[in-house]
Amino acid sequence: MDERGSITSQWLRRHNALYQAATRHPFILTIADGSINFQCFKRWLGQDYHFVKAFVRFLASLLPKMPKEATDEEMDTLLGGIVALRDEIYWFRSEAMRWTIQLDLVSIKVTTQEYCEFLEQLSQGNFEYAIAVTALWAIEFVYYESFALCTQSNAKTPTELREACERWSNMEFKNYCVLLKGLADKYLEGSNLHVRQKAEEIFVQILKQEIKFWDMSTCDE
Ligand code: HMH
Repeated sequence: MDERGSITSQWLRRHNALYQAATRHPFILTIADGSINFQCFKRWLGQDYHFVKAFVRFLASLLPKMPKEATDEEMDTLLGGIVALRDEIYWFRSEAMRWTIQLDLVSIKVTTQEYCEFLEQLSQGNFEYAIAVTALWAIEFVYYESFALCTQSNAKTPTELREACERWSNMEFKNYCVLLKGLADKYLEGSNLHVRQKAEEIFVQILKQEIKFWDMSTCDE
């Protein structure tokens, strides 16, 4: 199946308004145009650290669901994702120090809590591998698309935030997202209609959660 006609590509077109809202959120646009209030960035940082810790568990929940027939490349992709998250967690901690944020004192906001609970649900055995891998792709892809706006040549991203933006917009991360999209499509194609519909619902919910997460991070202090 050519990439444009793939299931995930169809969904991106079908839910374009939500997808645009998730990947071109004012929070991101203010980073890209240099007008961001650093307080907002700090708020995002503290909440995203909590999110990423829940995300690790979710990613690990995919391993036992991976079908026996999965290719070596597929296993490498998931393991690579886990390794990347270890580095990401380290990065959050050192970045937090740089911004004098004490991560263990950051209280989790309702939006973060709800998103983490959603991930916990998705980690359960009743969500098929096809659904979980689609969710993983959607979660990573939103960040890639968003932060890629901040590293475009015409972006006015403040120097202090360049490294953060690079994390989710570099070539390697982009390739990881492409691989995940391929996996999602492969397993969705092999799924029955019921599973596909459930996966599409989850995809939409993720876009909504991502929008809420940016909303929460935006502040007017
Ligand atoms: C809220 N979505 C959120 N945080 C992240 N770190 C990612 C996606 C991607 O890693």
